Amino acid sequence: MINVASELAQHVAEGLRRTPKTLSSMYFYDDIGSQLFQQIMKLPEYYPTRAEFSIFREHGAALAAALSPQAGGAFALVELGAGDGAKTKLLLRELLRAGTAFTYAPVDISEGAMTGLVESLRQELPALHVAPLVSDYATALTELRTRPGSKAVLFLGSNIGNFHPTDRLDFLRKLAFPLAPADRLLIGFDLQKDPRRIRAAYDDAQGITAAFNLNLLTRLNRELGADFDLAKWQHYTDYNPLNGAVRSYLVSTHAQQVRIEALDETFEFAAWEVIHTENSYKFTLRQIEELAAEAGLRVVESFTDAAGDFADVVLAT
Ligand code: AVI
Repeated sequence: MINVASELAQHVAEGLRRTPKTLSSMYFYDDIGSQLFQQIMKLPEYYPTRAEFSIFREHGAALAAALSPQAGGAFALVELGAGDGAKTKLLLRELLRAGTAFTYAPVDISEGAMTGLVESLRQELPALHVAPLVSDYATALTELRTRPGSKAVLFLGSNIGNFHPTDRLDFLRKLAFPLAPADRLLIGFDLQKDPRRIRAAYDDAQGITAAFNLNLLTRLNRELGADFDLAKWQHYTDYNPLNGAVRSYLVSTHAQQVRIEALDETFEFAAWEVIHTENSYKFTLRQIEELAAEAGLRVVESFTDAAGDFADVVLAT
């Protein structure tokens, strides 16, 4: 029996009754979506992961020093949206090497991704103390408020780019709220660059990003008893250099009806009507400083890769 009151069902009902229709990219990350995202990060067109990796490789020791607590006592490195933790492992190694006593608290919405991460950490860094949490960001923010001791919070991979601007500011304010003056926040921002490179990163030649976007419909078929015919949907993406937004859509290639059993509702789609599924904003260093100030934060230090594609920014209240 399908749970009609589920959060996903509620979200889909609201999103598909709206004009234009919209679904949140937060729901991309079921176990298949998380695996597809792992493949995206290795694609030749998808530069952000490699760029951020090179920052962690080049500046690992400086990043560890910038995030380490000034005084002793309990210290946690909390990572929101940890995924496979590949970049973070470089930082974890630096902290362990420096003799810092800390707990690594990865948070991820995907149970499969978390199980893989915890297992790999147990094998690669057996001395590390790990306290994983499978949850969404909202639950993680609540947990942060009650966590004792000093902390550094990581929000890498340009996940910040997936927020709508008003939600982004709200999220940053909520992140800043539980931070003591000595606590630190490290956020990865994808920077504005050649628009063609940005667009290609979201429309790769192998079609993995298309599969990632379309997997959302497969998820609705499976979890909500929907009957989306995937042969009648296409992935489409564009980049607007005026506001730095990549927007991704699912395009209905035919006039069609889709029944969603869990909602006991049928939705009409016109030919070429779209469902907006994702925003991926790109930033300038100046915008990052302005955004930080609006959220009650200040930039302590910025690290960029040699090509200037990506920035990891250390923030404090
Ligand atoms: C997770 N997030 C930062 C990715 C991005 O670049 O916006 C998700 C993604 N969507 C399509 N490709 C990658």
